[in-house]
Amino acid sequence: QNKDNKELYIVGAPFAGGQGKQGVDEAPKLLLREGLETEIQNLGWNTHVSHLEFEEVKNDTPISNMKNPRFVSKAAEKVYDSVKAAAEKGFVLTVGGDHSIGAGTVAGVLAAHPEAVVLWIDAHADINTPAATQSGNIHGCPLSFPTGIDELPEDVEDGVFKWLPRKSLDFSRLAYIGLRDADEFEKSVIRKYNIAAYSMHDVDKYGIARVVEMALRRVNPGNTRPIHLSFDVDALDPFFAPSTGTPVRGGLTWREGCYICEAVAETGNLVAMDLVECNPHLGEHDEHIKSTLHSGIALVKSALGQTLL
Ligand code: 4U7
Ligand code: MN
Ligand code: MN
Ligand code: MN
Repeated sequence: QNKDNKELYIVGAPFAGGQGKQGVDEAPKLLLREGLETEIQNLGWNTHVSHLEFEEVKNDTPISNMKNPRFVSKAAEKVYDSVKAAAEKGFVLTVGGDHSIGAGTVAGVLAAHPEAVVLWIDAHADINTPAATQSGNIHGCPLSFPTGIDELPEDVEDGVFKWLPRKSLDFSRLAYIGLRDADEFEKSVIRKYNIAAYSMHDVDKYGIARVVEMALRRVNPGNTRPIHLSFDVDALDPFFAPSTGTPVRGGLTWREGCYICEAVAETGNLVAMDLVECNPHLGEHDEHIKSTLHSGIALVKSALGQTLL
């Protein structure tokens, strides 16, 4: 990665098929309407915007426990292609959409930057396997694929997730911050593979600055590797991001969220970011929607070089 490269590719991924609530697919357009691109340009980036389109899949019956498996796999593959191509040219900001597209962004970033590490900022661990997911919603499963624990058979129906390179993401290269609602299966995966996982308990105990420092030291000692930051807006407390599909109380404050992004930006190694799970159909009134979108924009600006002084 070349530090003077100021080309930034915004990949709009208006996808809702990884979970059950409509509306999350409207976030990319609304975030742009609220000024996302101009705010990024004001930080000195040359922006290039594209919006992906996802074709409906008929008779998309479950495979293992996964709902909409063909639809999600095809969408994530499209995201993978775009992210890979963009990551070879500059910084990639993928705007979701639900977090199932993370299967595509992680694989795409790793295709362009094989040494990259992944920071997953989320209330949830998103590492359920197709067999372990209780909800069947693939936005809770994206990390099971690049880590290779998904156990989908080689001859899986319709080649679902066949395109995705397994084990491109080593467990030693993945860190979580913000967890507070991991499923029992996911907790066992985190323990079994000794994943660097910092819950809200750790944020309370150590403060956000030390948590980010510890996470980076675990996955990127020496600060030599490129970093992909996947930010689920539900990592923030619902007070700051109410319009999201699976809110969980006791989350990050606005400043803690921004601090993570600022600290990662300061490493000089951030190459890609996802902003996912803003759902403008949810929330009790317009202020909820506006504040969620503006939290998302603040996180992006913090990751892209905005400084407070
Ligand atoms: B998100 C859940 F059971 N783990 O699998 C599941 F709690 O991308 C939630 O982080 C997944 O918003 C949340 O359905 C996915 C549930
Ligand atoms: Mn989440
Ligand atoms: Mn998530
Ligand atoms: Mn959610």
